[in-house]
Parts: sequence; structure tokens; C-alpha cells
Amino acid sequence: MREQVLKILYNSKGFISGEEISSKLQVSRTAVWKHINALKLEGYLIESVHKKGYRIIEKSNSLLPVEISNYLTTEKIGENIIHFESIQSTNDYAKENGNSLDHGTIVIAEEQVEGRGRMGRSWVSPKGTGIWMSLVLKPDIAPVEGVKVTQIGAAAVSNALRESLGVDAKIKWPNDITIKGKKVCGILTEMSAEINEIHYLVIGIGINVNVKQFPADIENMATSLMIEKGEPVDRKKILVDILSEFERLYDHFIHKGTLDKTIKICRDHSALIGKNVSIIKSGKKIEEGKVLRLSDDGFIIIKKHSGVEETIQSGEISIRGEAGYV
Ligand code: BT5
Repeated sequence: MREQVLKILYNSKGFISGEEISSKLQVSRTAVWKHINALKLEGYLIESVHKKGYRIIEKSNSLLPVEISNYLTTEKIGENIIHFESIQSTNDYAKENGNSLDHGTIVIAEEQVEGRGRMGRSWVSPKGTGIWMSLVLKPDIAPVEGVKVTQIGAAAVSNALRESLGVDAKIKWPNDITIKGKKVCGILTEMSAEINEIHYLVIGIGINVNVKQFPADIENMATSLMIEKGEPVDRKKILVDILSEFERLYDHFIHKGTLDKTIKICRDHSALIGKNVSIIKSGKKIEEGKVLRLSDDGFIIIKKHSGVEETIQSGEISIRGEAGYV
């Protein structure tokens, strides 16, 4: 109901009376008034003027669900959006509530106070400057196929960033997006499953949009879209573009049973193919070699210095370029 009140406010030019809203929604004026007050508490700027009614006086800078929904053209992805001003981690919320969240739900936050990377690492998520979100998916595929969705996320982000901003967003297998060798986005895929069945997948995507400065320990390897473009970037537009690209690639994978479209993007825009890299597991270098290609399943194939080729499948692995991060 609150969503519907908001939609009416957004769609009306100028003021709309409480009476008009109540008759449109077939609820009492007191109910409308209560919803409006609750919306104000959530941060919406709504002006109330005696005898005139209500109007939204300013679009919020936050990633508010109703504004995002207004622009979204997707069918399922983003049909439900849950927004927090501040949260521990959107992945934690999505995992804790995964059973009751519908397929395609997005959990998004202005700030994460305990944003997570892989293997217990932390993810810096300052307020109002990034896209910190988790997508809940309930695909009817085997659990081993679940990891492939990370590649879909990476391909969707890199395509959307290239197309809407013209930045050279590359994919650093398996889960980073980089611009000029610096990390602009990280993806964390988690799964709740039994041997034969996925309950749900959570695809956490963190994108530095308007982050100005990073903590000292990552400032040399991290960047933001604003730093690269030299001006602030519209978070809503980027978010909407990513979700529609994600749905396009995800639907193709589910309905056609092939990752081909995703893999083409990952190959065309790989930050690693042809590079000499170190393979790091549990903090230790276990291999060195040159990245030859990406397999049709989304695994990388390296040629070790010994000449032997090896397929690397594990997401528990990090890759470092010869000169550092990439
Ligand atoms: C990742 O892990 O790159 C996955 C990041 C996923 C973040 C999203 S945000 C929404 C959702 N909710 C969560 O709690 N997480 C997801 P990994 O490959 O392990 O990289 C982590 C490393 O990246 C850290 O150890 C730092 O070195 C670096 N890092 C941390 N914050 C960063 C940032 N904002 N930008 C660039 N690099 C960062």
C-alpha cells in the first residue's frame, strides 16, 4: 500500500489531495495520512499543505525502491526491492531471509557497516556513494552450475559500465571488475543448497560509484566511477542498466542452457587473458603461469612455467598480476 501511495505521489504533477489518494486506493484518509508520515520517516521529502494536499518536493539522492522501479524494464530481477539506509551486509540479510524472499529480489543499502568480500575479507562500503546490493535467485539448476552466475554478474556489470559510461571496464576472473588496472567492483556469490537442489543463490555486487577516497590499505588498487569519469555518476541509472543486462544474460543461461553470451563478454573484456599471473590459495602462491583462455564453462586455463596446462575452477583462489593487483 505504501508503495502505491508513493507511486501516486510521483505520478501526480503538483499537489494531490488526501481525498483523491484515498479514493484511488479505496482506503480511508487516515490510512493515507499514516502512510505519508511513515514515508517521511523513511526519508522521502513530502510537502503537506492544508487544503492542497501532498507532493514529493524533491527526488531523493537515495536508491529508493519506487524510483528504481519507475525506471526498471526487467520482468523479475528487481520486481521486489528492499532498501536499507544502513545494514551490516546486504548478503547477510539476503542469506538470512533467502527462504522467504522471492526470486529476483534485490536487497540494497546506502551503507554497509560490515560489508564482506570472499574468504572473510572486508568490503569498504561508505554511505551514499556506491551500489551495495544483493540479488536473490532461485534457479532450477544443479548446485555445481550455481557458481556460473558470478560470471553473469561480472559480464552484466562490465557491459553496463562500458555502455552507459564509456569506461573500459574489464573482468578480472573470477569476481572483479577493473578500470585501468584498479578494482571498481567486486562480486560475492553465496549459495544455500542441498546436494541436488539450490534453495537460493545470493549474488552480492559492490560498485564504487561516487567514492572519493579509499582507506590507505586499498587506495592503490581501488577506484570509483567518479574518479575515472572526473564527475559524479548517477547511481540509479547504473543500477537499472546493470539489472536489465543481468536479466538478459541470466534468462539466456537458464532458458537456453548455455553461458555463451556471458563467456563472450568475459573473453572480449578479460583483464587476464595473455597475462602472467600468480595463483594464490589461502594467502600462499601455489602456481605461476600465463592465462591462455577462458573455457566455455567460465574456468580459466593457464600454462604453467613447466609448460603444463591447468584449468582453474575454484573461486577460493585469487590471482595477482606480475606487478601487483592485476
Ligand atoms: C570481493 O571480494 O571483491 C567481493 C565484494 C562483494 C561486495 C558486495 S557489496 C554487497 C554485498 N554485501 C556484502 O557484504 N558483500 C557484497 P574479494 O575478492 O575477497 O575482495 C576483497 C578485497 O577487495 C579486500 O580484501 C580489499 O583488498 C579490497 N576492497 C575492499 N573494499 C573495496 C572497495 N570498496 N573497492 C575496491 N576494493 C576493495
